Amino acid sequence: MRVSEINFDGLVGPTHNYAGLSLGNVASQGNAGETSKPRAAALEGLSKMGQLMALGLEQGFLPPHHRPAVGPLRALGFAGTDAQILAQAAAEDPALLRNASSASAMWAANAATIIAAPDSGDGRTHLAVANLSTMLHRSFEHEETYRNLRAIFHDETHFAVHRALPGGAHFSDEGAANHMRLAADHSARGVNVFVHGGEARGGRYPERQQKRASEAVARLGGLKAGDPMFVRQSLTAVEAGAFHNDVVAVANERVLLAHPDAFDDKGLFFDVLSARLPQLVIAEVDVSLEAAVRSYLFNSQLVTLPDGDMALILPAEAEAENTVWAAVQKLIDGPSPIRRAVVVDVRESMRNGGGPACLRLRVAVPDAARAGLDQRFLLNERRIEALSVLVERTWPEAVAPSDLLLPDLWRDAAAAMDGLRATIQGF
Ligand code: SUG
Repeated sequence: MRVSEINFDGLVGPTHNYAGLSLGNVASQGNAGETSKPRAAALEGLSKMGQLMALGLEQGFLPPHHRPAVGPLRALGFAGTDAQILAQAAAEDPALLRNASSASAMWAANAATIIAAPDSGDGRTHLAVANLSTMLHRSFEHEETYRNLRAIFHDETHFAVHRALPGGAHFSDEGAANHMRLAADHSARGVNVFVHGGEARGGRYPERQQKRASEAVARLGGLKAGDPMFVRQSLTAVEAGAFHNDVVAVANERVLLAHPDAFDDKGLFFDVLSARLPQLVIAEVDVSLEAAVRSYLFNSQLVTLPDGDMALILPAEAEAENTVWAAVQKLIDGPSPIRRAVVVDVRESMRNGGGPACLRLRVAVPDAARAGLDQRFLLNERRIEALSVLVERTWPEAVAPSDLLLPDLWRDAAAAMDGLRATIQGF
């Protein structure tokens, strides 16, 4: 079967804001209380999608979620019309309302884990929705994610979309951000590497991916015992602010690019992986962990271009960090297949700890499964333009955390989402 990769980027939602909700995420905490720019953020994201398309890559998008999330507030006992529920929550539990207002679904790498068709055993592509149960604001995402993914990947002969894992924080799962598929190429059978946190390691930050959750996702995806690899993230990396594996490592086809301190038991991991995938190329880039977390070098997208070379899609912050940029030049001049560096500006997302790789869910799609996708979520220039016009017209220009408690913003956000629905219907 011939398989190619489609990146689905999360479109930044109209309530994008800096509420400082993610303990252990250095940028989210550092920018808490600042005023965000949702319109600029969404346009940055669309422009990144356009840059990838200009490289000859296929690009899709996932819609933002409806925020504030009234459903969870209703389930938590607030009653009445939507407006009444939000007003009551604003008055009685403003911290809860801020959590229910996050546009965090933009970080599509946390939406689900993808088990590719050549690996899954039943020939289907499996999408296991992440429960994101460690962080309150992110735990509100999985139901809408499930509905969206079911609608987009609707053909059950080709796609299996699994509901988020039950079990709350005992099975905390953060999706593709902690999963790497290594394979000779996208069409070949791959090695699925699941990176997880530790239990009771005494660190100051939450470890957001439980090993048992990864094991459950591997089972749901049809991987047989002995197939998947489970690798523990190093505590040093977590303590430096690597709240997901994709802050310190990225893989594409036969290449693994990682910080030297990304994993525990690295020697064993690399030995086993090399034995299972003889074509494996490991590129370690030795910059300080602080510089890696600040610049999000490893949160680059690593993609295969139509001519077979690989490109790193880096955030502008990586170009601004001297030691990091020097290391990138060295990498590109070196023996790995990575030949190009493409810089994107996703500054608004970066300030919440979300780089280029966080913003996309990559799905390896077999040729035969393409028709089973809702084509309206695949982008072309006309659609990017239509989405950009909509964002220019209806996304709020600026949002301060105090605005989250005001009916004006709730109305504006709802109107923007209505506009989005109409725009997608017209595609
Ligand atoms: O879960 N930030 C996100 C960033 C997710 C990045 N994703 C990956 N690494 N794949 C998070 O910490 C900040 C929200 C706030 O503070 O308002 C936030 O949720």
